[in-house]
Amino acid sequence: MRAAVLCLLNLLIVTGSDGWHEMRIRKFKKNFLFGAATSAYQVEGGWDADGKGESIWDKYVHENRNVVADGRNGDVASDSYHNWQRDVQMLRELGVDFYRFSISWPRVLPNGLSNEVNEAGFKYYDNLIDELLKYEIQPMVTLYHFDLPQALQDLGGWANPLSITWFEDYARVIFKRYAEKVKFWITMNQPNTICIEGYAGGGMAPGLSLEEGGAYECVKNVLLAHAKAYRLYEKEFEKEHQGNVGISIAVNWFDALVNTTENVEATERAREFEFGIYLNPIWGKEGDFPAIVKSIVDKKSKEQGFKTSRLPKLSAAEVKLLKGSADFLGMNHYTTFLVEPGTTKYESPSIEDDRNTKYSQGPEWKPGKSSWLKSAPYGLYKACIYLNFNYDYPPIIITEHGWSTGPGLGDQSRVDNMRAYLGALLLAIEDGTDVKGYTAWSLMDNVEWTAGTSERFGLYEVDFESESKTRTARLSALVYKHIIESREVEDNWAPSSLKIEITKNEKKNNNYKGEL
Ligand code: GBH
Repeated sequence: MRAAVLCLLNLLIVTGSDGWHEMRIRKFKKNFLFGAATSAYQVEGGWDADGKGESIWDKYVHENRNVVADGRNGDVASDSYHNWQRDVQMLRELGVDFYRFSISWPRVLPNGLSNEVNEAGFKYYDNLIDELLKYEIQPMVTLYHFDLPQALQDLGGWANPLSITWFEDYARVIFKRYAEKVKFWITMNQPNTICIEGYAGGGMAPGLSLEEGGAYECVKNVLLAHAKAYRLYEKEFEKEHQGNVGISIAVNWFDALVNTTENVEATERAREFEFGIYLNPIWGKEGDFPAIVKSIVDKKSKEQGFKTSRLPKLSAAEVKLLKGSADFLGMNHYTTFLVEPGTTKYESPSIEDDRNTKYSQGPEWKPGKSSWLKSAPYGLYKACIYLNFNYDYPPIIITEHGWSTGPGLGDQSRVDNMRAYLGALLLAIEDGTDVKGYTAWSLMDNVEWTAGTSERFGLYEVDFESESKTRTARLSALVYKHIIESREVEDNWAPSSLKIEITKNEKKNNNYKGEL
């Protein structure tokens, strides 16, 4: 009860109700971790360099020449394959504690399977990781960020239950090589994007529409692959290396458009289909897919004439494997949606038909450059409280939050957005949310999937026209650096120039031993 009253007070602050003046200064604790993120396909380039295999994104953009908005795909991207020293220099300028990046599976295992290892590809990650450690920046490694080896897609990709073993074998190769040096692991980035946007008509690679079951089969396999990798680390690496293994899930916030019974019910469906389906098997009391998701898809499948549900079952052993299979929840949070019943896609069977929700966003919320991105910081606060109450205060690392603009260094809108969301995060922490760290998406401009470089998420601007893909700090980089130093979100602070330098006596959590 007390907790609930405190929450209400902070909700008042976060929604900015007029006349409420809070004098208290909130600070991030000294051991709170700040970082920045990228992903392999989005920054590396070198798409076929030194024996790298083809990924599903390589094939997708090469075969569908118009699929990338401005035509700039990941072939060269920000060329981090050659610019890794400059990338680490930027991280030092910012003064972050960690760098979240992903390993390109086909760069190190060109055909996806563990029989053929590409040493030349590994060399890139060896260099990057050693350079980070040299400056006491912790590597946070994502094993899978959307770029499946095409050779495995040819065998059905994540819709094939064998993918669980392919991933476990891949994870073993990576853990063996880097467990000594890497203490933060993320198995999967956003199963929702992998399976729903990738396998159910969402326009992400491999660009499939397997509404009759393939997309749900993907959800099951991706979750089980994650759990197998977690258990592998737990069994063979944890004792010696003391690292943390988590999974990143898109937990945007979903609120009822107006408070009618129909809308509230639709909102519950939105939450369970959008993130409960991934959270509940790992953090739910009983585990398994959420009851609402099971009953809706089971019932609809029957009506649609299927003999078995389009949502595959998890066996008792699988439920057990998944339950508790994460040391932290990687929360990717960008925006909020307002929910009412209905669908824009009247096909049946389809996942949209199962979910039966229509989304909009507040007309007064500031728009980012991406069509789906509006600023609603109260949503981060509410999402945190929802996670606490429904999943019993899970340890959280915000593994992505960010804002898109056009090109240009004076990104005041990114600064405003970051300050507002970090302010909301401080309130969520005050109200009991166990947040260990925050990751800005993104360290630099990169290939925003099918949006190409038409939407920029970087703290650093990348000049994609230049040969060397020159990086330049934006205003937001300086503001983020100041927040990390001061541990405080100050609305009125401004740098005297856009010059950013490595702060002398870089002092990090440098005796970091892997404890969360
Ligand atoms: C994250 O996901 C990703 O992990 C990261 O790679 C990405 O760069 C970042 O966010 C910013 O988008 O245009 O309406 O069809 C976000 C997943 C996938 C959400 C593409 C928006 C397109 C929606 N994004 N999706 S729409």
